[in-house]
Amino acid sequence: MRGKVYKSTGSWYVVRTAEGEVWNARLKGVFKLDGITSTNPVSVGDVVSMEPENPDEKTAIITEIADRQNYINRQSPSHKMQHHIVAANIDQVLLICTLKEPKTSQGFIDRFLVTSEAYHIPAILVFNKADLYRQKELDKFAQWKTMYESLGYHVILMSIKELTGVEEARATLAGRITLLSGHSGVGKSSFINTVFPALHLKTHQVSGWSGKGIHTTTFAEMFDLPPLPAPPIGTAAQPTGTISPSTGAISPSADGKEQNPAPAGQIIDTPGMREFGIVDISRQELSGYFPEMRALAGLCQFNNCLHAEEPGCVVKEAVQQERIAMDRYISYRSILDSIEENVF
Ligand SMILES: Nc1nc2c(ncn2[C@@H]2O[C@H](COP(=O)(O)OP(=O)(O)OP(=O)(O)O)[C@@H](O)[C@H]2O)c(=O)[nH]1
Ligand SMILES: [Mg+2]
Ligand SMILES: [Zn+2]
Repeated sequence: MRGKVYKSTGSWYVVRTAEGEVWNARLKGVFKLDGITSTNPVSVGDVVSMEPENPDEKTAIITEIADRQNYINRQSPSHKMQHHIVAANIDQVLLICTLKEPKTSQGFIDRFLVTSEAYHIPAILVFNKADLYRQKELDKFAQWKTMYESLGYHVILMSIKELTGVEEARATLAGRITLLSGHSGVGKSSFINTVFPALHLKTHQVSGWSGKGIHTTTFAEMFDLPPLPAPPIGTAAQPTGTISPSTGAISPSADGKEQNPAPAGQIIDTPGMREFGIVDISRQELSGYFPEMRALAGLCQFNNCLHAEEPGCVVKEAVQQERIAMDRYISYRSILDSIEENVF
């Protein structure tokens, strides 16, 4: 049996098969994946093989984890050397940020973007709670929008409360597997509830985000988005009974009885994170994950230039000439300093 992991609660995994059956599966023995030491060997989005353990209770043992197309990793908050896989086989990440209640820092955003660049996963920045922004925050947003869009990122202003920007954000989800990320209280679960009200996800119920963790999301979980409208007549049908290589979505087997609608996409809700560690990135490769610095690769006087104190550095020159935003350079230097040397 093969299926896709929709939820991981530590030792149990909720797995859905191609036929739409839901099994509670667990691991037996020790799993080593590509030599990665991970605190969670199986993550949401993984495609797994399993053997039924108790078919009546729909419990199963996971026997194999299919190779991952990609995954988003972060450092375990408690053990710096352990990684935590947030989700696997995703098409894009939607980072929900806020300029108020709570405030997302540029450092956090840039760390996140570096990770998404390193894993070749497109990132979209959604600034939520626009209804709370005053002129100061609106100016900051306008500045960041210009800056991040010039780097190639899609930036959206949204208010779930006032339902502005929600359509624009929702439109980015179609047909893709999207990981939602961001600090606790920025509105990740609220966003899913608004896009797909039938799910009734629990959100912070207290006055604003400060109500300490009530109904905070504690485990990552994937949800199927509502089906898309039928494709126009004349478009080629998708092959059935397969796992789509591009989306990883499992299409139901064709038995001639049921239609096989195009996958509408999936969305993964995650618990809020306080910080985003940079893992598996060396100091030397870091600037390659800043698009504006990547464009200048190889032009510095020294070919191993870290764009820090070296002479003849075109990156620093670009910062002085304001072709690279000073704030982005500050993020770069701060991440550079946080990567320990000789680890890799
Ligand atoms: N003013 C305002 N409040 C919002 C908006 N969107 C969400 N909220 C509120 O923000 C609080 C937190 O929302 P959640 O959706 O639970 O946040 P979350 O990102 O899922 O949080 P975690 O699960 O802890 O990571 C709730 O009280 C929401 O009602 C918005 O656009 N404007
Ligand atoms: Mg939540
Ligand atoms: Zn340089």
